[in-house]
Amino acid sequence: MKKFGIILLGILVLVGCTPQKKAYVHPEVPSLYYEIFVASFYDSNGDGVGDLEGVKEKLPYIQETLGVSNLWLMPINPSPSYHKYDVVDYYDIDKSYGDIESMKSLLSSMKDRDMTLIMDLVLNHTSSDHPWFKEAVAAKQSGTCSETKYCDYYNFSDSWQKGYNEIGSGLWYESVFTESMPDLNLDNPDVRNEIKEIVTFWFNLGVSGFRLDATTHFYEDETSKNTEFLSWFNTMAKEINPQAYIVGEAWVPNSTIAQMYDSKIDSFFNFGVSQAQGDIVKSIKKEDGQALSKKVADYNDEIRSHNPKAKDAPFLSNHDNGRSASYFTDEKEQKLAASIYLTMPGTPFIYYGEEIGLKGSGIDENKRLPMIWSQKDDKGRTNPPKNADYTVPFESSVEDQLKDSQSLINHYIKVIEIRNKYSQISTANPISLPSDAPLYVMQFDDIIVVHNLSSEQQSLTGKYEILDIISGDAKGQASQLNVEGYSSLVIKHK
Ligand SMILES: [Ca+2]
Ligand SMILES: [Ca+2]
Repeated sequence: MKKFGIILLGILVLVGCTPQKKAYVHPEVPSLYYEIFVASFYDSNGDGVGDLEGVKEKLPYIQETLGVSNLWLMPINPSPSYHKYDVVDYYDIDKSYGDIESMKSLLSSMKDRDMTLIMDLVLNHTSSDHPWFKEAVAAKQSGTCSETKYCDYYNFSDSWQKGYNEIGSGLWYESVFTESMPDLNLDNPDVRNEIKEIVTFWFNLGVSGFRLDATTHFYEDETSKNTEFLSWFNTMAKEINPQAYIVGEAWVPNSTIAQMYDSKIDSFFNFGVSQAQGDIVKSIKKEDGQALSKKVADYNDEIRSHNPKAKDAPFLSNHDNGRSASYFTDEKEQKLAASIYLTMPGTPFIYYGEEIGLKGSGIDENKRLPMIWSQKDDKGRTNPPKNADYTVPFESSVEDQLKDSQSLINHYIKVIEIRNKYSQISTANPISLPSDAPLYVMQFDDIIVVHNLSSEQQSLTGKYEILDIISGDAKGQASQLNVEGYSSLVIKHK
């Protein structure tokens, strides 16, 4: 009876401590990713183009220095363009980056380190140089489509339609992005079988998942058809590899992204919080974190109502956005933004170079400039993309910043260390806690992340123990916690 009483008391205590919402656990999904544009990252053979061997050489930097164990490589398949978002062969590696052997070697080194890699998979369109498209056009023009299956791989028309380009006279094909990127006919079961073979091939090689490009263009802005396709893709991929991680690019308002979580893919990038006009930057400029923390928690609730295992994928900038260092006026703001997105629920993505405040905006090439490893040593340094019209000032390298305890890179390292230390941030259901001050206060099970987005000291009512200070300072008092301006910390209830 006494024993029963103790157990009952224990249960009551446990129930009393548990946040109202059920804990959310999806531990098999990694907590942080690092996005790499291979051409601009590290050149291993001195030809001026970054390559897979270069990524392999920099694994210790990514994992041991930064503390990130998961990579997203932008497209690496053979392609005529510098960015490679128009594939000519889904089963090979672009020559400038290496070959299948260098990919196997990279994956093997990553496996030894317990690191994972997701590939960019471009399924909306191929390159117009892809053999499928060439054969389809030739058959269309010679009236021999009955002899090939490839005419049905794309969407042809006898007349102009929106999003179509003309090839030869009187033959039009869907090519929503540019004429060199013909859209695939994703309704065609043969095309879906091709996709299944491609996915199987890369899983067999050791790839852990995929970043799906341009998911809202699969069927131009038809959310329910895009969701259906993603659902098919997710089921297909996870039948082959149940541990696979799938993240989609849907560059649309968050309300539409939330609906696409019905597909049950793991993640979509959170465009609402990212970029110069996103909620993180706006909140920092307004010096108000409270509305942001509520928005973040509400969004996570919303996406999990569509997919209980949904993992939000926040980021600050990516290869399509101006670099965050180009729109923040000072390093204090850059550090605060890093503290915020790297302690958000889900799986944050760091774009290479954000950790050193790499700059670049305007044309796309400027957003994909060479990583700056060292000022005096040009080993591994890549050439910028050909048409870039902005030159990176080689003034703030990884090497120099690592020596400076106050640098941006050391701030990134600190925040990442804290994220890795508290796995609750990746697995718990986030709860935004109200405060009297404009503070960002987010509870993850037993811990609370606090950011003061203002320059002034702010107070949080209650009794707290400080677990870790990410930046700035804070002092606990009898009934409140005083948080200095621009401070970020992890606390718990006393
Ligand atoms: Ca190279
Ligand atoms: Ca399409």
